[in-house]
Amino acid sequence: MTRIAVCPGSFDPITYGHLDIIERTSKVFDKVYISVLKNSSKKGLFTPEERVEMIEEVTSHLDNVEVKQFYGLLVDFCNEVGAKAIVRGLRAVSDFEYEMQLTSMNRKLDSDIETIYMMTNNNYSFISSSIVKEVAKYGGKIEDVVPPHVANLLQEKFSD
Ligand code: COD
Repeated sequence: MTRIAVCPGSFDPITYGHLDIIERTSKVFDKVYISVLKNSSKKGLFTPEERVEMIEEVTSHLDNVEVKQFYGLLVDFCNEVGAKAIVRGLRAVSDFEYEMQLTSMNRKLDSDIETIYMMTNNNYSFISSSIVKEVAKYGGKIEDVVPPHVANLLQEKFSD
């Protein structure tokens, strides 16, 4: 049986925190889909297409990882690609409440799909896409928190 997982998110933009969870997931599952949310309610700095491109670039060393956009419900995407597991990262207690709501709702929608949590790597526990954007906006150093390709794209966005 091929074990397939989905790592869903906004990834606006992808950080070393996200990448760490994706790399660890790719060691545990045969195939990993990174699903990039395209729902219109969450307008981001980068378009869904730009996010997919940058994730593909920074995960190109992972043979069993594929990046896809998704629109609608996460459980529908999981069923489309045959995934029985959703993998999420946990940074701190503050993540817990939202994650519990997400998992409970997804379980109500489809009880066959399990959500698995991976504890953040201590080196990356403080990183979030929002903080990275704020630091980049004001010209702060972001090389330690996002891959070089993403750092360049952030600098380009804020130099406009
Ligand atoms: N260390 C470890 N993990 C991290 C770090 C870090 N520094 N930073 C982020 N992560 C993890 C997050 O915990 C998450 O697991 C993943 O990386 C992605 O993070 P984000 O912030 O990009 O993703 P979110 O939280 O915006 O994703 C939300 C979803 C897209 C999953 C959600 O909105 C969704 O499923 N939407 C579709 C509609 C739906 O199905 N709704 C019903 C269920 S409520």
